[in-house]
Amino acid sequence: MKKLLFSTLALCLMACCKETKPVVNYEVIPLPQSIEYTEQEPFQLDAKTVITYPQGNALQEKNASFLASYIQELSGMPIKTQAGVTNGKRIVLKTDLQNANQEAYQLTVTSDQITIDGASPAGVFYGIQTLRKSIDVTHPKALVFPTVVINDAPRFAYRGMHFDVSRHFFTVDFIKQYIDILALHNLNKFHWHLTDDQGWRIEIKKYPRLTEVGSMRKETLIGHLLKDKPHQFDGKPYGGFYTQEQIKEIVKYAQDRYITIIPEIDIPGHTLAVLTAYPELGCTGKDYAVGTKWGVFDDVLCAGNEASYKFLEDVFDELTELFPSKYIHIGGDECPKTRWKECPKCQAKIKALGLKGDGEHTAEQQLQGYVVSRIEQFLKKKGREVIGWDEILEGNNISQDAIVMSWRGTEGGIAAAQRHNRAIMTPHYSLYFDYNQGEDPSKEPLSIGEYLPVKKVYDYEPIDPKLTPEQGKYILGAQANLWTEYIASPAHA
Ligand code: TNX
Repeated sequence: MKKLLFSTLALCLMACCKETKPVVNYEVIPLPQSIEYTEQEPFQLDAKTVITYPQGNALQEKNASFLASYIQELSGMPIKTQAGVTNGKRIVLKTDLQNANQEAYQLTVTSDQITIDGASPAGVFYGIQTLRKSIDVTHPKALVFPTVVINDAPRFAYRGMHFDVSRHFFTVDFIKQYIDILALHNLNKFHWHLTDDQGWRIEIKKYPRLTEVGSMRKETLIGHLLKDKPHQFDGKPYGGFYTQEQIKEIVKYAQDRYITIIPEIDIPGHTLAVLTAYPELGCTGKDYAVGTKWGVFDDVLCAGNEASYKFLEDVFDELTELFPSKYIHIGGDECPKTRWKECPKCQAKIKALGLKGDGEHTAEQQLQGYVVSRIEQFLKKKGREVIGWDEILEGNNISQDAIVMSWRGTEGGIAAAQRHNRAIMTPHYSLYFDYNQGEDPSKEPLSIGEYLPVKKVYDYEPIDPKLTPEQGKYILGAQANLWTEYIASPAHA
């Protein structure tokens, strides 16, 4: 990842020196695996250039029009796309590349032709992104491409970015823009955090109160949760949610860009919005209100009430109809056990299940493992796999198929890989984009607080040296997270 930083520096240097030729620079982010220049006259892209794709191939046709639209956006030049072969100046899209990595591509530039050959249409799409990024936005009209052979393939199958739309809500249009930014960076997973204490954001037909009641909060905290006390609120009702039609539209939009959306319904903690809508699903059954400030709340879904499981199964039934993703995120983070310890129903459940705690783990922690496993089994029957935040390791009783998202550091991911569970690395101190980017907090916007410079992000190595090569295979990849307690607008996001 260090190489990336140098390439960024190189780009800056080129810009500073006002170098004019060639301004196309293949050292983009992420940096391709190999870039080999060849000694020929460069390829000059002009209005006569035609993008061709194999006849009758709808995906490649879409790829061709993406490329045409990027070139138009950057240079203002309309470029034709065409099925089949053509003579003259052309950009050829094809999928003849033999590579076990289906996301691999080869980008070849000769004097009269650019070829993007992918191991699959997704590979071609990444080649298109590399070509697009190689155009210097400060000289968008100088479309002179040095001749080159680029071979590239992603190291990890899971390349994710997360977005929290509960703490603050973002429009369909902005979600599409966000997805565009993911595509630009060759990311292929969008982890969509759709529910939390401060708002439920997805229409569920069987439970209309989730959005009627659970998507609205009375008001929002002003200032910082820990630093600005006593707490003050803005007095303005706040809400928003996505209809199922909008969700389908966004899923399709992402799919077109080779991005899988992994929806997250965060349970059993972070569920104040659910309890406000359906108080009978909480341990105490009353006095809930959708969160108006941030943090972790004691009121969580009652794990002793069968109605909670029925509720979850119904919700996940509708969710899986909307999201084709193999992976479904079920949260599992920050679930205090305060209520469960006092709740007769939860205690009865613990007894019925014979959970006794094992010295290291309390019976309530094991109950959390039970909730996770039960939902996991339910989703498994539908052919889906679960991802959970690293707290799902808590009761030491999750199944071998659960995927651990390591956020409190790398320990959860390491422990998961060591016990042969798959893991996704998203340690907060390296990959939380809601943290400060600059060192001087007085110059930073209001944020959750820690200092996380870009360099630290680039330097992050997902496979910890503690893991053996065999264990390393359980690391599916990495993801950055954008939590939005203090991020209220698209511009800030
Ligand atoms: C911890 S990361 C949380 C979120 C917060 C975030 C703020 C995780 C699984 N839980 O609820 O928004 O920190 O950085």
